[in-house]
Amino acid sequence: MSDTVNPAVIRRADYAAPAFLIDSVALEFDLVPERTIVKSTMRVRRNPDAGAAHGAPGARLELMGEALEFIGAAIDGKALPEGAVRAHEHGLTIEHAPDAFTLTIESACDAGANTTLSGLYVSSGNFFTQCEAEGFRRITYFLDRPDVMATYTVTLRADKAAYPVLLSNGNLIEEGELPDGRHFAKWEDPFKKPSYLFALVAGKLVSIDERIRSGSGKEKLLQVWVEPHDLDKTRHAMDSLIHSIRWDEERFGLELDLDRFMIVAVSDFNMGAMENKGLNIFNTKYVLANQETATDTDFGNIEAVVGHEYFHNWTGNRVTCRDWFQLSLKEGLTVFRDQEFSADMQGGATDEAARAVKRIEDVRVLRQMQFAEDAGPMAHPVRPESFVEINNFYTMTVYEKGAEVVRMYQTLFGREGFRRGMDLYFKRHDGQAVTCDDFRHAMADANGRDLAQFERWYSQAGTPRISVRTAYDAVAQRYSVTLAQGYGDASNAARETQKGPLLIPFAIGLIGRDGKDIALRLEGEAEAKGTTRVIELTEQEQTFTFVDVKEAPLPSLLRNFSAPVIVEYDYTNDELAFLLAHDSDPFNRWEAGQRLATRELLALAARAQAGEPLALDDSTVAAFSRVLTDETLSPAFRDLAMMLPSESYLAEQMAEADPAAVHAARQFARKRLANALKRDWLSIYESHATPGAYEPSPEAAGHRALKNLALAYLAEADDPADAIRLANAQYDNANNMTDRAAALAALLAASASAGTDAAERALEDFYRRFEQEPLVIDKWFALQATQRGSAQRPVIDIVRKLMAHPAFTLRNPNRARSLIFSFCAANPSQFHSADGSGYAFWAEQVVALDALNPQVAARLARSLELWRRYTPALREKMREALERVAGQVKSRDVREIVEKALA
Ligand code: B3K
Ligand code: ZN
Repeated sequence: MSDTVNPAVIRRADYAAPAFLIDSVALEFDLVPERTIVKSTMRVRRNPDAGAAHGAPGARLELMGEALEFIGAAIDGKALPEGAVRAHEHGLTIEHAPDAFTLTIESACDAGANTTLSGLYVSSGNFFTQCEAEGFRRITYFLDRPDVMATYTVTLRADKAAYPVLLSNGNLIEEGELPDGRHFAKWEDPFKKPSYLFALVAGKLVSIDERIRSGSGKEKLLQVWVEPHDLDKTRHAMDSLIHSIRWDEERFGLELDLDRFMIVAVSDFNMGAMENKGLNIFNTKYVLANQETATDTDFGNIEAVVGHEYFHNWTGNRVTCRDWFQLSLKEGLTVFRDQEFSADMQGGATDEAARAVKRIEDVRVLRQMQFAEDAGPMAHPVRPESFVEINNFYTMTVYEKGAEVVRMYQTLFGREGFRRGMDLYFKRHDGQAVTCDDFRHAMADANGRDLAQFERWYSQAGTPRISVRTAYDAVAQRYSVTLAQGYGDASNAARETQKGPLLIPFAIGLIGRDGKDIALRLEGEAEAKGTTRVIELTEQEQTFTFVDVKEAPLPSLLRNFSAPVIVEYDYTNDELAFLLAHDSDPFNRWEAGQRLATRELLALAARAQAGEPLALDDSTVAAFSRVLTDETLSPAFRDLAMMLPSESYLAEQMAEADPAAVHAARQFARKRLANALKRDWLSIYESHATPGAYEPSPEAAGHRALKNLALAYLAEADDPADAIRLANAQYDNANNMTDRAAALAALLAASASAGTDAAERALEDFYRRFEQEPLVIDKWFALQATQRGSAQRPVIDIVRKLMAHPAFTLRNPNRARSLIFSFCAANPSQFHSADGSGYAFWAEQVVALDALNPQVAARLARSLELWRRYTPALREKMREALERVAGQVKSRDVREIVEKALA
């Protein structure tokens, strides 16, 4: 194939409309694991809007295809002779295609041997598909690009005993018996869609069903399909689906457009879930839950992911992406929608403190993961300019930073303004494949604003830094705030994209000595308006002056994290303690504690590096003690406030990351807080028990979270005897997985600090008790992979031993993630062990996974991408491991990651 058809690097600037369009497709499947025959009949026509180069008469039609066996093709019923059609590694070339015609293609694929979990594959004996981004071409030859939208009719034929259930997108229009014990089902999707939204499922599955009426009164059938033994774990997913449908009607006026909406769970799946039209396919992890097997976090994640996939029905499916560079058009927007959904479910529209809990959790993820991505070789804008493998760009930047970009429209225009923009977006683009610019223009036009500058949020990579200076003039009673924006020392990948200042909505409040908010009046305004103002920073540097300020205030900056930026301001420790105690903005209350903790922990890490003794100020301990015991705050908030910044976040803040020093510092601080506040922890442990029947409500979950945090801290105390006693009792008596898993984690921590084997009994019991529950066994692996190790008992030894456990397999992504990813990405001090043993293990596993499943291998490969930011000794060992992998891997997926890391 020529490089122009399959270039190594795909660039946004090279986008060209397709030369041909496919208006409708009828697919017929004869499902057999080793050789499934697919017959596709398409209505094809030349695209009137294609560029001249493509539209020339006699142009050839290039269809994409991968890992397919070509059987035959016909145009308007006439078989194509040899020479007129050519099958090759990347697809099918048809010479001299007419202007409009019916194209029939027959091909075969081997689903049974497909370990990539992209295209058609078999899992536990059942058939599933995954097409986004480019898996449809592994099922049949097609114009597998999102700007080619067609209507689909799908006929599935299979052995009835082995595959009693046959599902595809849309509505079931016919089913019946066939000779030889076979049967068929015919599905029709009335909506045009891109090929990445196609799906089929066939096998032995059962469903729970609900019938509901949508807002306009139409009856809808909702189903959650699972393997028979999992039927008792579907209620929460179904409830989450019903809540999602109601929420989208209420908040955005968007109704379910199909008569039937299905969710199917599969245990072998590369990511969380997939929004195929009317037939969402989910990783079992985001469907199955009951109190015995799932934690409160799992319940929350399921609600969020069910919501996310459902919300895609409008943001992604009805309006889709023109090309994959626009991925954030659907992902950033849909993450924003699922975040708002979860916040509304927790706190309603108005309970700001409860909503803040969700906001804090989301910002933690963004800062920990997306900021790190932005600092490394994979840094890219929310709308990337180029890629080698699109699957590598389902990133924190596209998803989470993309969601922050969408959130900023709402921060600028308010909920009503944002809704106006959404309404206009659907009015203009329903049924189309569009771009991020189209969304921005809808927001701008609906709100009468010029948002040209805002485009930079889509085109510039790197995390913006805002440095803040303040000045108070007591005589004039003026307080000025100067904001200056830049990117600091961004990575090369990011720097190349940076062109100019951003439009940054910056929410600010001023706090008086009494701890209360001051009414805000900006210079030039007739009167004060509110106590939080969103000021708009548009230049490199700008000063905003508040008047009538009677005393020197304390600024509360970037309230509710109004933009995805780093704020630099020299608060004193006392000021941070004051904000932690008084800020009316719950997000910034939490933020003050995090700033204080980060500063202290980094100082401790520096001392650990220098071999100096470690010490933590009484005043810092006291500031945390006050939050912990403040009964006016919700338990969920206190849990988050007492959670120290993660080791990886802290390491990221150092000039040269030193995981061992960070670990020593953080452990020291945890121990200090454990010992100093022991009486508080014990009383919190008692007072936040949730006796009686298990309830998954946010309130009950908050109590459990705080109680289990207390247990975790107690396990760090010099004498962990109390913790071991309480954890053993909690383990035995737990009526839910949250408590049982937390007890096991506490026992593992206590045995590490006390050098005992306090966890052995519970570990064994846990395995035996849940042997039949794969998702729980994943937790069993993950808890062991993330445990604290010691020189005598390095975790790498435990992990290697577990790799040989009969329950371990590399083929199941959840299992691989539970052991390998947990160790490589969530246990930094053990993974970055000075002897390089973690890196050697990483290299082995990346190479092994690459041969089975490149997408999963590429994710794992990313755990070394920040190697240049580490201390010299580690850096050298990481580079060696990366080079070893670069020399062995075959897939485009992993190559892109390691080559960018080494470049
Ligand atoms: N759209 C899918 C992700 C597909 C990933 C392909 N590698 C799930 C989601 O974001 O909803
Ligand atoms: Zn999504």
